[in-house]
Amino acid sequence: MTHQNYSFDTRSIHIGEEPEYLEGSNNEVVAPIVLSSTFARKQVTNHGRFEYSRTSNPTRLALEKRYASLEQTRYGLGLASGVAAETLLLFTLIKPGDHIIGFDDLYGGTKRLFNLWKEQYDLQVSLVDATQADLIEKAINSRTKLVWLESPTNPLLKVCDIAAISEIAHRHNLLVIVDNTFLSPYFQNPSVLGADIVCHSITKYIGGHSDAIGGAIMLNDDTLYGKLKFNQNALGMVPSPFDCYLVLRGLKTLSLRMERHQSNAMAIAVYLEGHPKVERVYYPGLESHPQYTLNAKQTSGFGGMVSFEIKGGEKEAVQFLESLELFTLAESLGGVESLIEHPALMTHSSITKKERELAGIKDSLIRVSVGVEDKTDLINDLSQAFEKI
Ligand code: P1T
Repeated sequence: MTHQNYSFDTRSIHIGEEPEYLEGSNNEVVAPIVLSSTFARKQVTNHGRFEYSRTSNPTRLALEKRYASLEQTRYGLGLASGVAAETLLLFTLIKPGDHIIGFDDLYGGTKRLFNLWKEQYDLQVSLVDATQADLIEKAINSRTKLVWLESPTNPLLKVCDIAAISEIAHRHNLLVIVDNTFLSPYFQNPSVLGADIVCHSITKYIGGHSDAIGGAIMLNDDTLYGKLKFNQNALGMVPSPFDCYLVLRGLKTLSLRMERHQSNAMAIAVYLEGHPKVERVYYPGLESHPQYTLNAKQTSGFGGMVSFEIKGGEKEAVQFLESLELFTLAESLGGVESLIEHPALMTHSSITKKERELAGIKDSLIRVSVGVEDKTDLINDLSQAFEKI
């Protein structure tokens, strides 16, 4: 029996963990955490299904099957972190002197990685406002290799037309990579919209409990999958079996969690939009969001991330953040607990102030990862913190 044809909710529980398909199965209902770093063989020149856990591992393989199934791709790769997934992609796809086009509002760590590649390998990077698909076409030159997108972006929740950009890119023989961390495969499948490669920080919604760092790459192309798999083994960017187990476990509630993240986020976005101390709210589920209609067209939801500008500047933002009692002041996102942070001083401090200003990240900007707690408790906490400023 295979569960591949079932709906998303069913696949997120079963794929990779069907007892009869587990490697060395004793009909376990839960994939065992296989800690062995190496696997015995009978013949010197022949190994069995597994050889060495950097190359492949049964717990990781169960997870990789699920990744592919949830993003509706042929292949999935599990990596040690979201940044490890990005590093593997750059290493595999980029030659010195190549040019890439990125959304101007990407995660700060992704831009930092691009900056490293600029220094080490003369990578040329054009960051453009991909909400206007024609700006992507204008940025293409003879050295361009790929387009790198997030939708919605981190932290300004800008949305781009993945299908339109993929069509433009493919006309010019470019690859399209979409970092789908913010919506998770529950709300959006970029490969179905035309993207060639999907990547994730598993650390976020897919793991869902702020207890495992991980990354993933999902794709359909056989040759590219072979290269990525070879390079991953050569470079050693693998997750531990225990982290793979935590993610397999976390994924079983992805759909339940995403629905609750979203309904709480919508309530908070509406509350913030009506608050006199708030300048502007960024949430793709609000009709005031500039790409509200586009987002609704290409996704089945808006997610659990909300950003807003507080009236005033850094001083008011810091005072507000340090007055919260239930929200945890911390980097990261996508866990069951609500987190809040100041992008300019925290997640996006690794890029220069000039780069932040170009992207529109102000010192008054606050980013909220809305958890699955009771929404009234969350709104009451925000209210008491607003009163302190
Ligand atoms: O932290 P890591 O698992 O390596 O993932 C990096 C990453 C990649 N892509 C996106 C969209 C991300 O948001 C991240 C990590 N982001 C945070 C830690 C943060 O607080 O925004």
